[in-house]
Amino acid sequence: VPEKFATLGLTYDDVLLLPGSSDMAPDQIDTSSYISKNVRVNIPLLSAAMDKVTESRMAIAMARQGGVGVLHRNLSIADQANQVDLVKRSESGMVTDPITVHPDATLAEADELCAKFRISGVPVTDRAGKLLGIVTNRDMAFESDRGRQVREVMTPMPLVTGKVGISGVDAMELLRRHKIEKLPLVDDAGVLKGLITVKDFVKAEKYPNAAKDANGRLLVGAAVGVAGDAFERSQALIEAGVDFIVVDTAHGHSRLVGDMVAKIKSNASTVDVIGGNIATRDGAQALIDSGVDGIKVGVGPGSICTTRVVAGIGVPQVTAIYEASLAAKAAGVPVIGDGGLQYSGDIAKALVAGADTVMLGSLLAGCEESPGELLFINGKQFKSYRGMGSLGAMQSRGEQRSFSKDRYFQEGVASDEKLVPEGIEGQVPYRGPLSAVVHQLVGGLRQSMFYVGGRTVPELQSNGRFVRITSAGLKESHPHDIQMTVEAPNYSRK
Ligand code: RVP
Repeated sequence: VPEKFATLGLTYDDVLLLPGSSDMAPDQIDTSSYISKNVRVNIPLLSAAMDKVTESRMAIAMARQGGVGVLHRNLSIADQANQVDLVKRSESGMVTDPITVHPDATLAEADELCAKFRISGVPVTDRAGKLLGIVTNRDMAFESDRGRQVREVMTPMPLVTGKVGISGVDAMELLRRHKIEKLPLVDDAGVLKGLITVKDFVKAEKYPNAAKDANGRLLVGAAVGVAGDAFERSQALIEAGVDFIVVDTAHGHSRLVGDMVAKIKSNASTVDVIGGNIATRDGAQALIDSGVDGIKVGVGPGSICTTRVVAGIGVPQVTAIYEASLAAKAAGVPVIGDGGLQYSGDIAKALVAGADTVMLGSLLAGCEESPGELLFINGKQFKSYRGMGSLGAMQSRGEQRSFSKDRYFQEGVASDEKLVPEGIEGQVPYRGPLSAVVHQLVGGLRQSMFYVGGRTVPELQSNGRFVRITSAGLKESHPHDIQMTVEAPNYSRK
């Protein structure tokens, strides 16, 4: 039983990593890690499940870089499931369940499909799934009558097709030999079973580090809550092909969260279920006992979070991660350090404290791929960012219902005026494309691994040691006694 004033809580700015003996070349460094028992990423970064951070566009960009996005849940079940679908279809070795169109559909309808899924052509199938032809931009481009039926303009069978199970090399060879962009895969009965496209091969070369599932599709996670139709939401997301579900609340050490984890787990053996957030060893243990595959740690560290001042609750993040990892490591459950990271150096600190990956909000909210428009203020560029417990995120607007109230266990609050926010709304500097931001973050992490002497994330975790610093030490850490005249891509004074 902890004493009343048991622990001294430390956070990122309270510690530094000790340089250790290092005998590796930088190109030997391996940044891969696990976000949950069965989901592996190539860089240990997740984008936060927040409505100003992760929708399908950010999730696609994160997975291409080797990390993963967690789709926020402040939208309808159908919309969130649709976003999972967009990510899973975005790039893959093979699309196992391709979008198809019926021969009786109009060109206008085919256009709509292509625009929605950003594809340039669609296989045409009958109701039984038999491949009848393919309709591509080239077939449609010169047709002024958009009311015409697909069957009239499609390129009909026989088409060049491949057999299910064809190798990537053989598929590429067929595409090349016949100068075609799409190779439908069919079974012996001629039923469409998959689709391979040139675009996917090109992307695979462009994003060699992408985080993918067993079928070569990009990884994606999605958040659910505990109230109302949260369970139905989880089932719709699983149906859409999500790789892991995060039962995402501000207080994961509560029975509702444990129950929801157990319920989802018992209904779906194929996806991992992550629970959170907690900030103590006991909280981690409670989630482990409910059967989680991953634990998300962080109560109050978020840049937009006011839980620590509104409720007086929280644990400084380095201590929270360390405490949670004591329970998690023993159970073989990976830990996500969620919130509070300001600089790339904080990633390695989180990992050494015991996290396996980290989740980022403010560091990614300013990216090109985050939801929301660019804002111009006094000649500078910003993007808006807000807590999911802010009034703006919890309020319903017109027809638009808010689904994020239950993250703060306030779903029963009678009217929006009665909500007690635990977050704020604001803006962060625009940072350009995610790839550039991730390059700096992972570049910083690789330097940390080199300095500590850890070739892999597990080695970094076991070799890393902290020194505690004072406010004088922190002052010394930052640039000092100089007026900065040039912005560095990975440093700005807060
Ligand atoms: P940060 O990266 O410091 O911006 O923190 C992001 C994290 O903050 C999220 O992943 C989430 O756990 C937490 N959060 C989100 N909304 C709020 C809030 O309104 N209090 N907190």
